[in-house]
Amino acid sequence: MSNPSSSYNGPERVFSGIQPTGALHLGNYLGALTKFVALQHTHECIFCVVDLHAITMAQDPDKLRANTREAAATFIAAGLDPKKAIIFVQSAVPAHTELTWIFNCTARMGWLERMTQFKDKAGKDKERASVGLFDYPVLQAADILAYKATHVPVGEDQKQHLELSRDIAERFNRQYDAPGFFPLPEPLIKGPGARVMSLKDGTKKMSKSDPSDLSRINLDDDADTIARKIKKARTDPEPLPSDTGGLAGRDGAANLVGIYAALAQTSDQAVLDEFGGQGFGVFKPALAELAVSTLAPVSEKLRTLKADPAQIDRILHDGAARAQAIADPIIKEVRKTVGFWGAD
Ligand code: AQP
Repeated sequence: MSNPSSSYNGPERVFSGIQPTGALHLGNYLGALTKFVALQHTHECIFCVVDLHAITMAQDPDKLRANTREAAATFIAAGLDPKKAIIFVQSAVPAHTELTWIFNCTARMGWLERMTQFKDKAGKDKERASVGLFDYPVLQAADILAYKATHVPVGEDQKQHLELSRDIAERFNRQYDAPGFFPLPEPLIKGPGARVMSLKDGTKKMSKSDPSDLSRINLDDDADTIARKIKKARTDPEPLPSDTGGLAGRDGAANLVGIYAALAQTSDQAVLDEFGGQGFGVFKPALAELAVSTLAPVSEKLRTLKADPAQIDRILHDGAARAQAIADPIIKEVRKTVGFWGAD
């Protein structure tokens, strides 16, 4: 990995998070979780269930608690080892909220007004959106920089937010005449599965909050449900083309080919080499078989973990203590740098 900032000379550290806003889906798995799992073998990794982010939209408290445990269980079911990577819940470590306030005074309104996710999520009625939804990317910058994380594995939808984190880090370093204090975190986006689209609309990303359950494959779906959702995925009547140029303007087909390639860890072209000229009557069952065989071990492990919430709670308590031990001295340095009383 490249050096995230020429003047930052701290250790490389990976941070990322997922919101507990519902069952995690294939987009979260391919865009984020599989990358987390690979990175835990090469880097110091911190992975977070971001419940503070979740409440930027209305949440039922009991559901939020259940979804938080379920998201943590899904991290482990997907292959994260809590002995290697730190797994914890965002609200358990106060550094995130404290640093958000400080960064609120570093970030500029104009920067946040350009964020497309706010525009998408707030919709037409942005006057009624929560201030938290507007401020979401600042909290994200605080999540990363509370640990001086240098690398952030995310799906493509988070690229703009990561650029904002870099802007905040750079401005803080300049504002307080502290060159290299914060690293400029690098997004790790490349690779298959960085952008998995809805099964019902190939122009929209697969999302937990899509009202249609048929739009996504959840990681706790059983084999029959996965096969049924793929069968009902919106495509077109044409057979698959023999090269990727032929997927232009065919969003549904391109999405299924991309999903197949990501699951098989190959390229879109290799998938078309095998299936070009075939119709969806052949391709969809092949994709369903691949999806089921890849996801079955994850959903099975998830079921076992969900049956033992006390074990998940132990892992999360341990993770929060380890995360806090990294963040505390960083926040102490931040307080001193900003000029807060009692920090010198
Ligand atoms: N469709 C996707 N394709 C690839 N990557 C994706 N990610 C999410 N959707 C896709 C990646 O998963 C990580 C966690 O995302 P998140 O749950 O914290 O927030 P999100 O991006 O807003 O995901 P959702 O499913 O759309 O959640 P809701 O509906 O609650 O807003 C991130 O790395 C993201 O890139």
